[in-house]
Amino acid sequence: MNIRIPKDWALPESAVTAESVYRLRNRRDFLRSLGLASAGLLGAQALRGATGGFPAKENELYPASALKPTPYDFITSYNNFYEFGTDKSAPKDNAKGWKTEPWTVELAGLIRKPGKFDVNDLIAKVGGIEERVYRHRCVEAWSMVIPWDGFSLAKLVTLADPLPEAKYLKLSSFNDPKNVVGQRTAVLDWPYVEGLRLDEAMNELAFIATGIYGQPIPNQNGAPLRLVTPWKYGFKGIKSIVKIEFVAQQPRNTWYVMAPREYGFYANVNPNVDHPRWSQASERVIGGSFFAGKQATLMFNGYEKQVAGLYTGLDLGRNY
Ligand SMILES: Nc1nc2c(c(=O)[nH]1)N[C@H]1C(S)=C(S)[C@@H](COP(=O)(O)O)O[C@H]1N2
Ligand SMILES: [Mo]
Repeated sequence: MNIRIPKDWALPESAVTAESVYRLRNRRDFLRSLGLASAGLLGAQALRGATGGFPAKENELYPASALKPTPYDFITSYNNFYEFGTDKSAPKDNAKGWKTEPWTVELAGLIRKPGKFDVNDLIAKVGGIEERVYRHRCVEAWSMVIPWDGFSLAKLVTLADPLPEAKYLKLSSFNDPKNVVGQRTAVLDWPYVEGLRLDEAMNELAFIATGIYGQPIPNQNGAPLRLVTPWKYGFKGIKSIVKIEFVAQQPRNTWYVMAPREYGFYANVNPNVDHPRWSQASERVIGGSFFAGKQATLMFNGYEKQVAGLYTGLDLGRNY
């Protein structure tokens, strides 16, 4: 995860602003606004739209009125998804046409209700989806605001019914080198793995996203379902999950394995703890005006009220 200064101002400007897209609740108008009027273009996404519970109801605790969402084009064309290449612009092209329907998620390990679930059945089992607008802060010191659709991770944990010995979640992405170009290189250990403490997973903020801007989540953003933990650096937000295992020991997450001195298990956003190679005190706002420059990074990415209690007594400098 080397830091370059990407020319994000050179990205194609969206024909529509975040604001105007956000207000378009009608599916056909929305698609037309994105130039996706032909349902065929959407493929699996369109299919999932029929079953994935859209449109979702806004969660009033995390409304669009509180944070200005980044335009759709930036969220879906400036991505970290190393399975599909290491350039920010690569996943959008390389993940096009990759099959994410049907999709099965396995719940396993120290739980009373293990099983394999079709993603659409899972969405129905947890009671459908809602919409939340969250900050997104990458460890590389850039940020966005993303209107996610999905469900709280706590609902999935409740469904799994963990045994008392379960202390952590170990989440895994797919392994599909035949169809996924980046997995034919050893740029990371595949499959991508992440972890959370069980109490972090039960926190109200922890979210499983299945959509963005009221539409099924595009492949490059982690279709058909990915983790969102907005108080943590973006790399915790594992994409295209196939397995969630409940375990007793802290899992070794992919970026920790790659560079243990640079990327830890906790990865809580913290302006006071610098990355060994750069400051974390401020962040570049993607899709903002070129002249707007940087903004200050907030403790726990602005979610201190919801999560600070999880870390009392923990040395956040050592547990980075
Ligand atoms: N499977 C997988 N998940 C992943 C990554 C990845 O390379 N592979 N990159 C992570 C990083 S570093 C970030 S910042 C976010 C980016 O999510 P976005 O592209 O939807 O903004 O996804 C995270 N999840
Ligand atoms: Mo990231």
